[in-house]
Amino acid sequence: MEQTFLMVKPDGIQRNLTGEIINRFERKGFKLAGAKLMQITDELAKTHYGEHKDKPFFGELVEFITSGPVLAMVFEGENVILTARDMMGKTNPLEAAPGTIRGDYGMTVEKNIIHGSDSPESAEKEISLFFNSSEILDYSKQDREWIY
Ligand code: IDP
Repeated sequence: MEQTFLMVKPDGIQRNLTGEIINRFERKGFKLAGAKLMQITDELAKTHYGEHKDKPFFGELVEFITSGPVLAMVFEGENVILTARDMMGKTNPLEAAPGTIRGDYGMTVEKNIIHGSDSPESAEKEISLFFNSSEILDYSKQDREWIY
């Protein structure tokens, strides 16, 4: 089953949106396969956001993502990568549709609450960057036959 990497950013934690965010993905039908509250190091932030290293906002992005705890998560399910991106909404919350996480709770692109992998390649890379294989749990849930 497909897996994606999702992360509640420091603003989401500070604004008490953690439970709400987990709730949305769980209620959709996705299964939580891994989760940990963590303080991202400067090195991890720079690797994670490596594709943006030449952008003018890179410094601020690294500073922000390391400014407080984040909740790193692996969610699993049919087409979870693209569906989770749709549920997050556009990068700029002002352009994100109502009903999406960023559309409902965000105001600025710098503080847009959540990160989610945008492709199978980035999901694989990001999951292995944030989690050891022993931290991703393979277990069955009884709701599966009611979801699929
Ligand atoms: P994504 O998070 O929707 O995948 P990306 O383009 O990969 O968006 O950008 C990564 C993060 O960098 C965004 O979530 C946002 O917080 C930040 N970011 C993107 N564009 C800008 C910008 O123009 N100014 C400041 N921060 C930005």
